[in-house]
Amino acid sequence: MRNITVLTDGWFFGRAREHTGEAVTLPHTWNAVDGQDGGNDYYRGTCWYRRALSAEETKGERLFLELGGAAHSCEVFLNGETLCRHEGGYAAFRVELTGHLQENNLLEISVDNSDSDHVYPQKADFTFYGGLYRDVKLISVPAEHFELLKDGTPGIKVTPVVDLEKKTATVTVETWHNGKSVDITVNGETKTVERTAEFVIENVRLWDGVDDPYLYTAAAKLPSGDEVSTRFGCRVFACDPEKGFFLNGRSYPLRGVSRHQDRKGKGNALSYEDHAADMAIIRELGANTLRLAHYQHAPEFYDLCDENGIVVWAEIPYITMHMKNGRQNTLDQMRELITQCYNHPCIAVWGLSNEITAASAVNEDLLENHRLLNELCHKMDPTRLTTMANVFMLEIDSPILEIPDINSYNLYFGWYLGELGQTDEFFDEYHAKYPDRVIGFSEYGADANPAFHSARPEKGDYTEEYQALYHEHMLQMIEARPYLWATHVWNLFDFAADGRDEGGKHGENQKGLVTFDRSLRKDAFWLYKAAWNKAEPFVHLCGKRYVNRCEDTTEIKVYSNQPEVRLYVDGTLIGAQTGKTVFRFAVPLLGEHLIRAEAGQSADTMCIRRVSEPDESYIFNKAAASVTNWFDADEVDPSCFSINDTLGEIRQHPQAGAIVNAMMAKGASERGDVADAVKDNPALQRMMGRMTMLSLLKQGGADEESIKQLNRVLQGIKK
Ligand code: GCB
Repeated sequence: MRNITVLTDGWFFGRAREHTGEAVTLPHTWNAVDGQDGGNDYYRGTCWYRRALSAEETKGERLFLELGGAAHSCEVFLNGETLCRHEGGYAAFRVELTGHLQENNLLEISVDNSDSDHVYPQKADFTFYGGLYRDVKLISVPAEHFELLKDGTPGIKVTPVVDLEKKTATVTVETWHNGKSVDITVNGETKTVERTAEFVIENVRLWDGVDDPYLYTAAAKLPSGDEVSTRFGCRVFACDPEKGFFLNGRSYPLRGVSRHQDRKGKGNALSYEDHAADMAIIRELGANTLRLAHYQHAPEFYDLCDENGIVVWAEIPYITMHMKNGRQNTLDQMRELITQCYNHPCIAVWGLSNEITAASAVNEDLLENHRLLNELCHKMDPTRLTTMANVFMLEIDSPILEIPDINSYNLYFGWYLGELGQTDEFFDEYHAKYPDRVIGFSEYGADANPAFHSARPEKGDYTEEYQALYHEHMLQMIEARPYLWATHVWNLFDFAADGRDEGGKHGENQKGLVTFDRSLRKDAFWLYKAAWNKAEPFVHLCGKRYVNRCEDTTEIKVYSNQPEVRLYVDGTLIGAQTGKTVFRFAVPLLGEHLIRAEAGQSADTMCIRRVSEPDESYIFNKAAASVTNWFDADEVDPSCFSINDTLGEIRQHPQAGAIVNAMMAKGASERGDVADAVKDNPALQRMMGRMTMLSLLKQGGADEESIKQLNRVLQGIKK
């Protein structure tokens, strides 16, 4: 018999070992508030958790403690004695208590999220919450039991190999234990073996993605009564450089989102209900894949993905900056991830790293680290592919791209830098140059604060409308390129990045399709739902929060998964359109109007109102907004250069080129390091060459006067 006790109550918490005074329940993080309020000043240090263990709790022949997640380094003490140290904040680990127990037992756990030169992550765009933020359990087992210590193993490993033609699966079940024999049961058949048994399932029911994620169970029992079991799924994943992803022999384009686990007010200390609520939103969206970024997620979340047929990209937090002392930690985190998650049918690929060349050179040490990770994945799991999420400025001929089985890029053209269409060009160039390589789109997104609105949305304005336009472009870009093996919106939810302060919020990355507290679906959410969710007919009016409009005629945009949309203004039908996903109507604005959209049986309504002055509360960046207004009104002579030309075009002309080069050199000398990185990066230079001068200037924060001045100078030069 195995007894599991979840240690939720009875904990005391504090910064000093002796003064652990505050009563807390687990899961717990100490950064739920200061990790989400901006300033990059959340507490990063050591904290202590203390709890007495009762005689009842410590019963049993062998007793183990399981920590589901201790962020980021941790030491366990029992009655003052150090039992173990663990580094890495996202994998589970266990320690044996047997032999160290006394009559009264005091458990003390120190957890540390301070800077480290070898534990990942250290540099990344999210809050590194500290705490015991997942379940802590006592596991008591008989003397004869399944292995519990090695890398947090479940003690049972299931490898199904499917023959699609014969409709069979050969299922190998391996077990680790200290007994002599084990009974292993799969699909009603039991075999008594030393450790490993093989089963053949005839007429196998496949784990078939969102359509039919069927799960089998493998159970193993020792004569002592100790028992483990795991669910598994029978499926075949494959990737083709031209046709993209295949599930069970049929084309199955992976289209979905990334998820960070944290929530407003809770940080990473989540309940099962929180995880289940996230999954319900993912199903509502109609996504069939998730990138579980940037670290190992909770076991119950991989379970939810198994149950819901969501194909998963799982990864370790080897991110942004390679640390020369961090190699072992990357290998440890990867070994734990694979050991603990191997049985989940949802997982298709192991991600080696994320944007690792963003703040590190591609040198031999970094390449070697990736080769070792790649080999580790293949050795531990020959059934799955490896991948990486590369930063946009990584040259496509970089040797690092040759290491993983398949690749992906994170591209933010149309948000941080560059224009929307550069994404299309990037993939076209890549695919033409490397037609035999599998490529995907691992991140893309734009921040939006649902308080901000504009009739003329543009990059950097943080409006809900720009985010929606951005994603309309990307959706089309993706639909036109079926070779992309997977695409993942960054991000499904807004999340905490305490170092951020932008778009009207402190400490939040607002690229989510849904707000941090999960309460509000931004318009872009409904765009993807219209494209992906075929099961639930709906119609959605965009711009519901954009009530006060200072326009003669306003655009009413509707997202729907239905083929026809009818629009009513104050009860009168003003138009019907057939089409796909996005429907646009021009509506004259006179006063206050009730807008109603209908599609099939579905309807949506909203109120909008004509106002004489723009509603200031809708504008985040007032200076940038005014630049757009004056510039559009100006007359520009197209036979001469202007700030509407791209940097590349201007640079080809000796006189105009010299002027902008001098201006940019001056700007660079004022900005120091960042500018140096730009200067020395050919990919970035090429990309900037494609941007208009106006967009570069606005991005660089140039003021209205210097923009006007440059335009006047350029207008004096004939093309
Ligand atoms: C990235 C990173 C991700 C960031 C994202 C952003 O490329 O991989 O961790 O949050 O960009 O929003 O800037």
